[in-house]
Amino acid sequence: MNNKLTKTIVLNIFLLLTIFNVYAQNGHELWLRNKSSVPVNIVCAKNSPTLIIAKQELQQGWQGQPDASVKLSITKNKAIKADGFRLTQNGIEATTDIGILYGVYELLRRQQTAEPVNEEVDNPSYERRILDHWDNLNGTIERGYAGHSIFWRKNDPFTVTDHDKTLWQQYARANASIGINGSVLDNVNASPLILNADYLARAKAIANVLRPYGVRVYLSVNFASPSTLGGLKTADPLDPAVIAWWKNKVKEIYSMIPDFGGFLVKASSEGQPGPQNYGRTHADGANMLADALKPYGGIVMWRAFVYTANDNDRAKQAYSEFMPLDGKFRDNVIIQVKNGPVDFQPREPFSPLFGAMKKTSVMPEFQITQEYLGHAVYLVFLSTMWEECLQSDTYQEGVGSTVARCTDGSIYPQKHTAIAGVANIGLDTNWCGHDFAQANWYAFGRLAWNDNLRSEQIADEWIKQTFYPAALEKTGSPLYSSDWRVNFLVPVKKMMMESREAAVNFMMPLGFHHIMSANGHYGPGPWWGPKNVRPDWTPPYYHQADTNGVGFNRTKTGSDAVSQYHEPLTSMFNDPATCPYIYLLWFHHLPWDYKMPVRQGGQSGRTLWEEICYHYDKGVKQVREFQKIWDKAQPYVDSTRFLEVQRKLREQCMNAILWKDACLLYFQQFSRMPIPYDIERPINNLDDIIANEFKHKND
Ligand code: GCV
Repeated sequence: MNNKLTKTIVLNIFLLLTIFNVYAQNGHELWLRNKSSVPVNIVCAKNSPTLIIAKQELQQGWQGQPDASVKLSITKNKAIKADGFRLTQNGIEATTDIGILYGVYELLRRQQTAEPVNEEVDNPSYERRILDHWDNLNGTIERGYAGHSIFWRKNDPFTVTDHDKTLWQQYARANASIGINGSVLDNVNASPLILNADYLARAKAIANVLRPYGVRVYLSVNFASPSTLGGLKTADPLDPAVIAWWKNKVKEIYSMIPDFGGFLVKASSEGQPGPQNYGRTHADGANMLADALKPYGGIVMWRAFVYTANDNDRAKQAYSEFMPLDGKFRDNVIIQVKNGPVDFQPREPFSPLFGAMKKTSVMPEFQITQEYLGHAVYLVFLSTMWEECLQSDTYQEGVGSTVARCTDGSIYPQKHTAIAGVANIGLDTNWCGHDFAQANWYAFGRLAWNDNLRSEQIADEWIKQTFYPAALEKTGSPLYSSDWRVNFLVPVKKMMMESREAAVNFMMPLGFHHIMSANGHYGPGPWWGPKNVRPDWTPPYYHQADTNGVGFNRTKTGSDAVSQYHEPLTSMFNDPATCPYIYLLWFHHLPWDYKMPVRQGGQSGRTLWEEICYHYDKGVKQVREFQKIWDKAQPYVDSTRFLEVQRKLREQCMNAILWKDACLLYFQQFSRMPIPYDIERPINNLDDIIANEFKHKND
């Protein structure tokens, strides 16, 4: 080979490597990969830690006209709320510094995603947009799949290192870039120790780093703290000594963290202490804490995730317990309600508490960490699930009383509005375990800012910011070349948009719920029901399969959970002919040969059993399709992220097949009907699956 030819080959390889950006990307930069050297002039009359960040971000990320002037102005404008802003053709207006910073991130996002700048006021839907970290003080994370806590650790727990501060700053920046303005630093299964001086000092150090980014800290507290930590004889919320203890504790916290957000409380739930231990109500407990926080502007987020082992349908219990208390809570208490009535299942109807509590502030709680959706293994874009919940019509104040509008202050005059997501963040280099799980952190923030956003837009933004190869921009290619759009953006977005439905299909289609393994809530386990375990923790309680049929009868002839919904939902859910098929087995116990109505998506002539089989099969096929989409995307992704996602999709596919085989073979014992012959035969034996279920630890 002559020298010239060798040189040309080497140069071409180099160019290809540059263009396809195949050098390592470890995912740590999240969606904030944009670095630009286009100069910009920033005009800003004021200075503050937050405004310094705003200016830096503009300087580092500006992609508009070179040398353009951008004016950042703090103005008085009643239309702009505290965190809101208005983008103009030559700058950003806001009433607060943090409003300016949010405006900067929005402007940069628009430049990077090639979206136009509209001169409209942009205010957040919710006042408080919060991440709940289920982080234990020893550094482990309950239902965390991305390594240990970024806040707490077992060894040398109270030294604050530079590395800690850098990580907290990066975390705060990521949150601010999507509008998240609160972090609950510790697990709702709270240790009383969080309130001792050492842990409070560390919380203060965290708060100091988060503050310039507009992120306030909150703490989960253990209701029994006055006795367990404070040495009092009781934690009865009406006891004067207990009231005084909390008042002093709150005073101490505010002396350290002046902008402290407030408390999150899991009380009288799953073994946690609560006011009921002392014969008091949830309102007594929440109001006592609210009174202590009130002088400082703090709030109480009191969780409605309560259920006890009785013969009442678990899906009904939160509503039954909280509805009689409507109107009895202080205005700085917000009842925090999980999206569905049971527990973050792949699909649930919305909790009937949304919209029903008309005289109490209510906030939605979503789960970003994928406890029931394949941990950090499955690629599941959760935005579609949250959108489904937020856009569900409760009908409580007429047509259009969506969950979003019932909680964001549009319908009820809530003093405070809030939304929470259980974080999926840990010490893993890419923060979330799975590169695509970052999209769920991103989506939560975007929906918390605007509860009317559509998932497709969110996916579009996230892909552009996370995967667009910086190298292409540098080589002067037009922004989002049609090749990149057609061969990467469009198929990857399609995969994300279908991913949650695919998971529902291969795990719990047609209204099935809570049929996962007790081993970390990961794989299938519809058979699991040891005698010594309370029934409402076992799958058979939820699927109720026998030779006569399958599903939980929550109609008026059953537990009557349907009556907790407003008409026309009660009637619609009550009748299998009108109940949306996605909730069919949630509300109905039906015979295996029940003929699926055509309007529900079943093909004419299909029985319920056949429909179940086809849904499981479809879920597996969807994941197979995702593998192809991702393999074809290889030229557009750096090798590290490509290989990692490819490996995880393989694992997801194996697990999808396991789910399908396990559920079809298990339920077939009751249906006694054949698996339709055009469906791939199971490749796993049920007895082997059951025998292997607990072989690996899945927490
Ligand atoms: C933090 C489910 C989870 C628990 C979690 C609980 C809750 O039961 O499995 O790990 O506890 O929900 O939301 O409080």
